[in-house]
Amino acid sequence: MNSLAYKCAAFLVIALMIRTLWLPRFSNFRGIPNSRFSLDPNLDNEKSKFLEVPQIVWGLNNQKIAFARACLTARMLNRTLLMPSLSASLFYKEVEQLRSISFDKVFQFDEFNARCGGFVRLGRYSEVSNTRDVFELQKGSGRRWTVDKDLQQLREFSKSPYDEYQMIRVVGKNPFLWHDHWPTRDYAKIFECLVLVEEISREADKVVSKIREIGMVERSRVAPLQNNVNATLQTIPYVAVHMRIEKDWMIHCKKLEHRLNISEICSSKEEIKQRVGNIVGLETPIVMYLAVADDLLEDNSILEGWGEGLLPYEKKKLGVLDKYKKHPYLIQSAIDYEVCLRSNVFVGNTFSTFSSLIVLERTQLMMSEGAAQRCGLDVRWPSYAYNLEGESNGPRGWAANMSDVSLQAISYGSNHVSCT
Ligand SMILES: Nc1nc2c(ncn2[C@@H]2O[C@H](COP(=O)(O)OP(=O)(O)OP(=O)(O)O)[C@@H](O)[C@H]2O)c(=O)[nH]1
Ligand SMILES: [Mg+2]
Repeated sequence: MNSLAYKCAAFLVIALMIRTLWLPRFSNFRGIPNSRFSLDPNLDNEKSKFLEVPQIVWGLNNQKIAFARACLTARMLNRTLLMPSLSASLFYKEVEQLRSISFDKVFQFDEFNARCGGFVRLGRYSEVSNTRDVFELQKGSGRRWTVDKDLQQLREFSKSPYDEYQMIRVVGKNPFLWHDHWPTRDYAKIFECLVLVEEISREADKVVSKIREIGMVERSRVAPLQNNVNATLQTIPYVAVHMRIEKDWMIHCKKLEHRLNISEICSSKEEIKQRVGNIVGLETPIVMYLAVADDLLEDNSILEGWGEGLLPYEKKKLGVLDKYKKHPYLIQSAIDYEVCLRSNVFVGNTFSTFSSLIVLERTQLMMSEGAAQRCGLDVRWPSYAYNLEGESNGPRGWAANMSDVSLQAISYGSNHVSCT
């Protein structure tokens, strides 16, 4: 009897040991069934591994950067990124109030994979075959969660035993806003795969046409145009100025100047007007599209005091405010971004991700055309920074440094930009 009891106890101990060793594999799994997952017999995704990330937040361009980091994280873990949700609104302090919007309502899903295939891939939830094979990866936050710790964690999770799970679900507070482990070129590759859905790019087409039509009328007053109207409209140039002067930014930038001991972050509207007016060689009359926050549309002083021949318009004066107002903040920002991107001359602030990503994309466009020179009015897509002084008291010529080892300068802003 004694020996039987002994054997039973030993068996129990062994069983407990096996269970303990086996448990970590499932310890982080909440086991909540997710209705988004479904088993699709047509998809042979048994071998596919996925990464799920939380809703992406903040302004459009910070969201693009965070999205690119999520893609690069998935790449590092040899996984497909499950198409994430973006945020349509700006209430970034109250995350529960953030209205989510699916990635494919803003950017073309298939086009993303067609362009980025072989580098990173976006997947749909319907591709996940085993919804229970999940490991939750808790990302740290705060000052003690350093870049090194973050990188170390990613390296660890790209290996056994974590590489065996079908899905890794990243949890944590805005895990992709902060840590940066990749060179600018990797980010640039991903931005190249982000193509707006047609509905949004058509809205931008309309705004751009309106700007060029006004420019054409103004030009014809000075020198009558003889050619076919449609053929010439595309050739009417315009300047876009991203005036970052809204109240919340002006308060924040003063603090930033103090903290970083830099005096070239905040530019007043007067400084912007003066520097833009000093761009050497700008042919006038020319329409200047002012990309400004909505609360500035009531401030008529932004439309006054520009140099001779510089004709300022914002969305209200252009008569396109209704087109914008139909959409949530994220889409409005995407339209504005597109209008600035396509401008003949762009002027922005180096301490803005909105401006910086426009300059990065314009630099890529020039590189794809093999242009050796990237600044000055002779190049195809010139950009300037009004917060930095350039030649003849004008804004400084600005092109993205594609050999940067990180996206630091673009995501946090820098006063060390040039035309390299
Ligand atoms: N902060 C703020 N900016 C606004 C608002 N409306 C328009 N903007 C403009 O939109 C720009 C931000 O564009 P987003 O596309 O949201 O980019 P972001 O990711 O927030 O990038 P930042 O330019 O670094 O703020 C700002 O630089 C503002 O000039 C607003 O209500 N608040
Ligand atoms: Mg912002």
